Amino acid sequence: MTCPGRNFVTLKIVTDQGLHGIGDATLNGREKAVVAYLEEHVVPLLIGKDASRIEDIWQLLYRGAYWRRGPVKMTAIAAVDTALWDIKGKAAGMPVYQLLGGASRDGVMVYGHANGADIQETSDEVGRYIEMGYKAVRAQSGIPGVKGAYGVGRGKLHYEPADATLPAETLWNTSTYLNFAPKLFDRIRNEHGDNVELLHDVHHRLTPIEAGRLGQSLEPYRLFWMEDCTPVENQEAFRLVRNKTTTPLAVGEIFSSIYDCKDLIQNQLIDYIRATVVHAGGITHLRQIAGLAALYQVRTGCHGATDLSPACMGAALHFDLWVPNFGIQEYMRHTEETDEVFPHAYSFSDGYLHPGEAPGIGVDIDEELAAKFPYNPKQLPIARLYDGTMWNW
Ligand code: CS2
Ligand code: MG
Repeated sequence: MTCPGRNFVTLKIVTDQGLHGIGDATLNGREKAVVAYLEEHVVPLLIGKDASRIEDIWQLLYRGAYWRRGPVKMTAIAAVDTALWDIKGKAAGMPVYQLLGGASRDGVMVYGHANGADIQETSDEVGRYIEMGYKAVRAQSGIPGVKGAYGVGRGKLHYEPADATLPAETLWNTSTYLNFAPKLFDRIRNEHGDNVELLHDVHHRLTPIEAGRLGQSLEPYRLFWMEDCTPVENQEAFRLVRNKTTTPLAVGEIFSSIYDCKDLIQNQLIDYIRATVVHAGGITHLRQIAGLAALYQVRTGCHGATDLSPACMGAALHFDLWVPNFGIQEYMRHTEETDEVFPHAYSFSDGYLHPGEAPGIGVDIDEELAAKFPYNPKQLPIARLYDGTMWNW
């Protein structure tokens, strides 16, 4: 565990041939649950195993656990899986994207995060991202009358929601938000024109019918996607949203397995699947999700917030460069300290990331430096309605 600006859990696997691989095991705000699962229940099973048998080890950890799935276990499995792909790449002398089948594109289109206290500040931030070369930008704004709207940080490039030892309380008002959101995107389209892809994250706040209304009201601004418009425990709820709007729908950053999204995909209720390496069982499982999605023209849009470490980002970029049905990759820049603790081969240029040509995932951990940033417990905020009722953050 290390905290170079925020907490990360990293698993390192070492082989008797002298190779090592790393994998991200970070579950934001629940870090120690994954550490305990790894230490108590996973690491003892790995000692002495053949590191080349990625699939068999995945099955051992998944089927062999009896208590299947769930974010803690799937994150632990993902860490092992990523580290083993890293080792296989190093053993072969190839970057992981080559092992998967080679590049399907020259670079991975990413979207950055523009956020501001109000409409003008957010629109100005969108402009700043366009100047940095981004082809796609997610826009989130403070909302007058809503205390602590999602996505608006104190910092700009390094917005971090998990910033308190006990969950910070934010407030939510759906009517105010529904009236506000079209005004935000009207200003952004007017000021920045049609040549930028715009995205927006609703962060699970609306009921299905409210999500349908929002999608309709944003249609004139041609969003690339509207994300997590309603909680997804009930996958069927998306049929209602779908029937109301042509705004593309993205879901899945909190999914840990193919079973969380199979109905959404098979019924063509979403356009983008946001599951990523660290929370969805690693490269081995994510490629099954993408394979199912490809049958239904659902494209990938991997989660890439800063609570996913560079080890996840590196692995995701190899996956993105290869996956036939790629859509977009989220890219929230890490702090300089984080980048130093995790030296990496991936690089950003003109709106695209490339994983680089280093063997494996192309990301390592500087353990000496990591030790200088001790674990610092933090939790994500919670949200309440103005009458005190608990809501979805
Ligand atoms: C978000 C995340 O990136 C996103 O789309 O929804 O910021 C999310 O809130 C965090 O990853 C939670 O840990
Ligand atoms: Mg999100």
